Formats: sequence, C-alpha cells, structure tokens
Amino acid sequence: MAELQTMQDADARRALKEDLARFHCRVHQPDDPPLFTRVPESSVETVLWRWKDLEPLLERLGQQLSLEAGGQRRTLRLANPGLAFGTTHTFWASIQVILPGEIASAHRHTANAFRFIMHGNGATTTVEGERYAMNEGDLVLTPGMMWHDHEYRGDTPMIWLDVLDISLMQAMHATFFEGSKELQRPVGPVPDRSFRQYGSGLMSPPGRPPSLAHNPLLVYSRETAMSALRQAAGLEPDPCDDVILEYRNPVTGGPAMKTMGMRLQMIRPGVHCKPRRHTGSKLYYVVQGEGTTIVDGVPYEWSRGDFMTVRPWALHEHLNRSADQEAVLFQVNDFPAMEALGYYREERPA
Ligand code: GTQ
Ligand code: FE2
Repeated sequence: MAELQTMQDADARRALKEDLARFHCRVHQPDDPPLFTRVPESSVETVLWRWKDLEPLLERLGQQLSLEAGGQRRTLRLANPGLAFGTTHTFWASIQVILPGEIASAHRHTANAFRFIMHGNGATTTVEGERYAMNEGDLVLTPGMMWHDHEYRGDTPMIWLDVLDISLMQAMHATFFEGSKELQRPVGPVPDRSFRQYGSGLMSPPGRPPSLAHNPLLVYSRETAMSALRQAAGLEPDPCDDVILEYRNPVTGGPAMKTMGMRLQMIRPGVHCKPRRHTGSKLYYVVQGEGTTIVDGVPYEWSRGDFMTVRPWALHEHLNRSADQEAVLFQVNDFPAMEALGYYREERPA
C-alpha cells in the first residue's frame, strides 16, 4: 500500500513538471538529489602541489609567456581537479611570475586579493596610493576595489602567491573589473602610510579609528610575523595546530580580510597534532621545514615550497617527525566568510 502511494506520488510529480515549468515553478522530482546531506559533501579534492613540479613550470612560464598591457598577470593557477574553476570552491590561488623591468599595469576589481611573497626581493606593489616593497615572507593586502599595480626592477625573476576570493565573488554575482588608463597609479606623499600608522600592531595615532570598511593596514612583514610566532611558542600548544597565529586587522581585532583569513603556524619537532574537521576550505604553503598531514587516513608528505588544500569536512591531522627542524606553514582560508554567514562548524573526535 505504501509502495503504491509512493509510485502514485512519483507519477504525480512527473506529470506536474511541464505544467509547472511554464510558470517557472517546479516540485521536487523523484530523481532530484536531496536538498540536504547529513554532513557536507564536497567535490573539492585534497591536493598536494609539490615545489619540485612547480619550479620548472614557473621557469617555463617566465620564458614563454609575455606580460601584455591591459592589466594582465603572468600566473600559474593551482587548479583543483574536483572543480571546473578554482583552487577551492571559494578562492583561486596563483603563483605570479614577474621578470626584471616588468610592470603589471594598474586595475581594480571587487575580488579581494593578497600576495604572500615566495621567492625574491625588491618588487613593489602600489595599492590605492601606497607603495610597498615585496620581500620574501611578507604579506601584502589588496582589499576589493583598490587600484593596484606591480613593478620589478631587480635582476632575477621574482614569484609570489596571489589569492583572490574570485569563486565566492562569482557565486555572489558581484564581479566588477576596471582597467586604468595609466600604466601605474600615482603614489601619495607618504608611500607606506598604513604601515607607519598601524604596522606596530600595538600603537597607532590617537583619535578615532579610520573607516571600518576595510583593514587600515595593508602590509605584514615577515619579521613581525615570525617574531610574533616565536613569542607565541611560549604558550600552551594548540592541540590541532601547535603554534598558530592569525593575521589580524589591528583596529577591529578581526581577520585581516573580510572573506579570507590568513594564519602562520609552526609545528615543532616531534609534535603530532590532534585530528579535526571543519567546514570551509584552506590552502597551506610550506614556508620552512617538512611534515605530514594525514587526511581521511591518507598521508600527504610536504616540504618547503609545497602547497596543499584539504577537502572541506575531511578529518585531518599534522605531524612533524623531524628531530630538530621546525615546520612553518602559511595558511589562507575562507573562515571569515563562513563565520560571517553562520556556516563555520568544527568537530574534534573524542
Ligand atoms: O596581481 O592583480 O593572480 O588581478 C589574478 C588576478 C593576480 C593581480 C592574480 C589579479 C592579480
Ligand atoms: Fe588584480
């Protein structure tokens, strides 16, 4: 009896389909996937990109691809095989190669971006009237709709990691892009104003804080980040991350960007962290040392220069088997966006 009813219901649903479609309506069809799954099911794959594979590819990019006018960039995108587009479902990570004498011309876009410098020193980026040197280990922000261009006067190719929340922006149907008529935008009277005002992280000019529309600090130097990390090593370790710090907006105390979070972490020699899972996606860049991340039972061995993304809601744990070498990881994630929307969840098996 129950079976007959189910069949009748399925037939009724199919019969309704076309009539409803004329009015841009539909009912759930028997072969539609369910609206909900008990836990997240993501097509994003856990991927390890090895520096030994990336390095020769980047060299080829530098030799074979030109940098044309029109705001183009020479980048190697880290493409997730589980997606048609993106490194994860919210962001694109790319490695940008810039050659001596090149200028990556000015443009602006709604996507938020940042650069974490991987190799080389001495390029500059101009962000909305402020110019910053880009040196290894530095983090430079380009919040949405700020004009930016890059220039390099050094003598060997330079590379950095770019991450943009493009997939999230596209999912929100909020894409705007504008090229500049000028190759480079002008620099203001104090080229590194945001650093001079907020770069100490502790003290800033008295008075009201500036507009909270975006982080008033655009640059976090390697020295500042590494000394903060060493200082934090005196705390109780984080069970899942050993020593870990968030790059923060110095005025609000919140994450450095509205959609993407950045963290720096150290896994000390001999440390085996606890497993956990969470919603949202993240990408690691191995700044120093080597280690292992076990994701749903599969070990991924990483070392300096490698990148790794972890599938959302996959159970994962880090370990450093070295007797004397610290592992340092830079991380980008989409937790600020997830938290703002109420979708961030985390679970640690008992
Ligand atoms: O440097 O402005 O990797 O606009 C992708 C888009 C870099 C940039 C990327 C961009 C940039
Ligand atoms: Fe850009």
